[in-house]
Amino acid sequence: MKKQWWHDKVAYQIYPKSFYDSNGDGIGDLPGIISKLDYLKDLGVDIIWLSPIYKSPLADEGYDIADYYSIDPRFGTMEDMERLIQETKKRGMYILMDLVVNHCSDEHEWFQKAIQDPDGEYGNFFYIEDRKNDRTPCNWRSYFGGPVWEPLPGHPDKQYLHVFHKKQPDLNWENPKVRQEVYKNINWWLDKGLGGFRIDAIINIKKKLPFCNYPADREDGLSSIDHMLAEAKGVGEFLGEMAKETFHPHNAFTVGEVFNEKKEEIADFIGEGGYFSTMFDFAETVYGKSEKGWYDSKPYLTPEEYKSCIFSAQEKIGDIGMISNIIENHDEPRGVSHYILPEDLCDASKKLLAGVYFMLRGLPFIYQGQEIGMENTVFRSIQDVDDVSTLDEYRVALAAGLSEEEALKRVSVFSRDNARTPMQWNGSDHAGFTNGTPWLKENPNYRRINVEAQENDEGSVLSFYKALIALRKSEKYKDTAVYGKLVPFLEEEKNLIGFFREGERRLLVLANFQKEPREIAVPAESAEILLNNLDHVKIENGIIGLDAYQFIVGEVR
Ligand code: ISL
Ligand code: CA
Repeated sequence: MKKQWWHDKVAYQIYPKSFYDSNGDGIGDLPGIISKLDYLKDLGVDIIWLSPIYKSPLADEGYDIADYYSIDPRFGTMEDMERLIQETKKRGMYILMDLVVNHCSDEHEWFQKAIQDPDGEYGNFFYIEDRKNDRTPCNWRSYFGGPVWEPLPGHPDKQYLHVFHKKQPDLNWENPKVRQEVYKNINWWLDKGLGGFRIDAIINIKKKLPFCNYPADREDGLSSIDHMLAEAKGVGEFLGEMAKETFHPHNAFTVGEVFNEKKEEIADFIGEGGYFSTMFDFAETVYGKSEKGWYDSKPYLTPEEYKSCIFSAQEKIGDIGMISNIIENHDEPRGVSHYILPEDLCDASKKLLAGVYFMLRGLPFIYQGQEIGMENTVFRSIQDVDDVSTLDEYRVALAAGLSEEEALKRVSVFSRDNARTPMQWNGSDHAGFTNGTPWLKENPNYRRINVEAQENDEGSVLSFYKALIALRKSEKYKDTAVYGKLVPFLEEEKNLIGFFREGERRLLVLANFQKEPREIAVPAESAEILLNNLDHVKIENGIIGLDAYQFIVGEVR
């Protein structure tokens, strides 16, 4: 594999609205982020991905963009953004913005012009179809519920397509003018000194045309978009063109949000000269999700399920490219609340999970608050929920016959709001996130779980993340941690996640993902422990004794 500048980096996702509020309006902002750059530098972060901060009505919290060339005043100004880019550069860090181009906001000028004149130039920027007798061109279900077709405002005889919220009309990528507008915008931002982009929901840009129905998969008579996506051919032509016109000439770093990729497509996506630098592994993210909805999905993964997901993803990717690894993001529950069974949740198991995913081959992304072990929050009632997706899943659960209480309980564990509660900086009111009233209620556990409480504690989750990052960056082990081949070890052993990383050196990663201690015979003459989530470890005659939730990385010879 050809080495790239970003391979040995550590990335961090900021959800700006919930990171740090500098002016007391309850909404996190760019000056707030700037004031925390030293914290991120000290943690060891190199690449920062910002969820959208563009001008937006925030119907989907910024993933509905009304102007790709301006910053929403709630987040700050263009000067703030330029300052953020400069300040990160000064510290040797890079900024990624979110590229949301499957759709824009219905408040974007293009859509407003399309409403004025659906048959004119901007009508063709979207998918607008005639509407007679309330018939829709296809029966796809939008990701946030209900049909993907919505009457075009002011034109009862017309309708437009939105695979997400109705305030997110899909852009018509078949129209070369749309693609040129998108490329122009990307280049404009890259010229400003951006490191690159995280690329949102990108698989959706290619529709299977002409529109057609698929077999209904729920009582609503609609069909999941997955069926259409499985048949849509040719997304690569768009992506290749975009890369050639924008990312490649700028040598930009890009990470794609790609679901449902087929093995034979991986090389095109992230192989040498691929559309993107890297893409996320979502094998474990999608595991256990039911076609019926969240209410029917698996709330937790067992250690065995988690292990099989990560190993199969590693095997699938092999040496084709460098994948990006996560345990959570702004769309998912907190990783420690999803990949650790509730009865196993403690600081040791949080560090274990961190250690396992960090030591996989790939670029590690940390989501804000993950580094202090932030957990899912509690919702006392559906009124506590902000997220459009959770509200939809709640309706789906009720429609399936669940009681209000049961429906809330089932969707709570998946709610995107779990990840969106304010960052917990300290134990003072509102977790030190704001002097005002936070836009979303903080997790009540902030007095216990916060940055300040962990910063000077060597045994904290935060300190363990720092140790993981330091190992990944150490001169001695860097090459192996980044490029070493992953070879599973004792894969059949229940609740044990073990693997070697084999490169210049040979590292052994062992995670005893259970309460019961166990002993492991190590196939090596000697082992030097480099990382340990507990303050002790037993090694005798080639046998390592692992305590409850113990995680170690050792160099073996
Ligand atoms: O396809 C999915 C899972 O198989 C969906 O989860 C979908 O691809 C995903 O939700 C896309 O998410 C991104 O785009 C959305 C936005 O709401 C999310 O926050 C963003 O991460 C629309 O822009
Ligand atoms: Ca603010």
